[in-house]
Amino acid sequence: MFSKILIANRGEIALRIIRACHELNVEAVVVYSEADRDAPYLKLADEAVCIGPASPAESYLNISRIISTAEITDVEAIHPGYGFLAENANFAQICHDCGIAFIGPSVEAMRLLGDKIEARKLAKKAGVPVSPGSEGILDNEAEALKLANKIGYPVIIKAVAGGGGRGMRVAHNDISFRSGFNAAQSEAEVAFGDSRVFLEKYIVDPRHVEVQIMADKKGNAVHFYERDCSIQRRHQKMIEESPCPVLSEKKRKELCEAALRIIKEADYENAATVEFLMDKDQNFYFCEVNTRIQVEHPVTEMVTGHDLIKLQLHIASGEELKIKQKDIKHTGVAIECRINAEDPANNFAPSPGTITKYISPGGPGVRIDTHVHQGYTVSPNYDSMVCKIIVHQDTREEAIATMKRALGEFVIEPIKTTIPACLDILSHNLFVKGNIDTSFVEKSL
Ligand code: MV4
Repeated sequence: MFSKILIANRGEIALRIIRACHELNVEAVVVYSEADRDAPYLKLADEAVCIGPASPAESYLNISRIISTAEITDVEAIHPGYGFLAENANFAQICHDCGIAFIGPSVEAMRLLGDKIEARKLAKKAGVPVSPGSEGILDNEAEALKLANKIGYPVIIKAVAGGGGRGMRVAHNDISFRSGFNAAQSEAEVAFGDSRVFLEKYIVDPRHVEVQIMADKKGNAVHFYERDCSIQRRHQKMIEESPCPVLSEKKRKELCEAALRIIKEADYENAATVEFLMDKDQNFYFCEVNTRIQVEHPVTEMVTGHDLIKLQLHIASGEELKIKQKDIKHTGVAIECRINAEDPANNFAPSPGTITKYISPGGPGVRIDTHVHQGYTVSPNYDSMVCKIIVHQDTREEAIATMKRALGEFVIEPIKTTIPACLDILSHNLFVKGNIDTSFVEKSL
């Protein structure tokens, strides 16, 4: 195991990683921006180093300052958390070039899976279904239009460098295809500096189901079952749960084994999430691989009892996976609600500011992952997530009741939060029945 690592992130995930380090007797160095200088989680770290102003480009995305800090504090590894540099293969490359372990997959795997066409090819090679689409990139509008007609509308135009919903356009006919094709290309150029796009048949109102994987450097890989993340708004997840409430045991096995085949084909190591879209008939299609630990990882930790961050550290330090697939059991139901500093009554407008009153829920079956407390100021510079509530119970019905109870106890004043929106969803009869898909929030909230 490492003796000292650096955490290149902030907020709740920085604190989550500090906690894992301390349980493993690993020293944790955390970097912070001027905007985060008073955050109390910094006191829990063994060292905290200011790396620049509030703006992410000057601090949490500033590779040279992060590497300098790693060199000065003499750490053996860097954990990137999620967001910021977590899926930046160039950053991982620089870490390696400086003799610092990157707690994540290899640079090659990050580059491969970061290219959505290569990832599609890999899935096909692994015998995993993908939505019908283009073999390679489409740079010619006339050719692309021909293919769209061959596939049949609706089709979705996706950026090769995309992911998480950026640089995508849906087209229902030739007219919307022409405008969507050019819009997707220019959007992708602006967002990723890469205008390449490809085509897929559009799956209407799918569920978003993802499989958690962990793989070591020696070729061992296991899955930790699935999460249903269909409750999202504009590609931002709001509620995640495990298991997916409609999946049969047979389908679950198929899905998890398909995810493992992709990971093995990619010669992958460390944590991965394999995303699928599932249609009304429970046909699933590979979507993309997220090469980081995800926000919603606690859902999986609750139902499996495994600490995924500690596993990431064990694997990155070269240890072999000790757990076998047959030892990974799924128990009960876990649900996570993300609490954002946003106003659901005002189109989810950001609601930063100082929290003057903060009373956290607790009690049986409730886990709170947050860096926030009374007196904390939510900065407008970063993601608006202030807290994750995760509940774990024997049944989905009980988990929903516990979540409603916990959300009801939560006091966060005077800023606006998404607590009322989460409560509305949890009370909605379609949600209660598990009859949800990615269009739920847009249509029903
Ligand atoms: C799709 C799709 C329908 N058909 N691909 C959005 C995020 C990125 N991972 C891919 N996404 C989608 N790809 C095909 N062929 C619908 C979406 C999509 C979506 C997926 C997951 C969660 C929420 C979503 C919301 C809108 C669209």
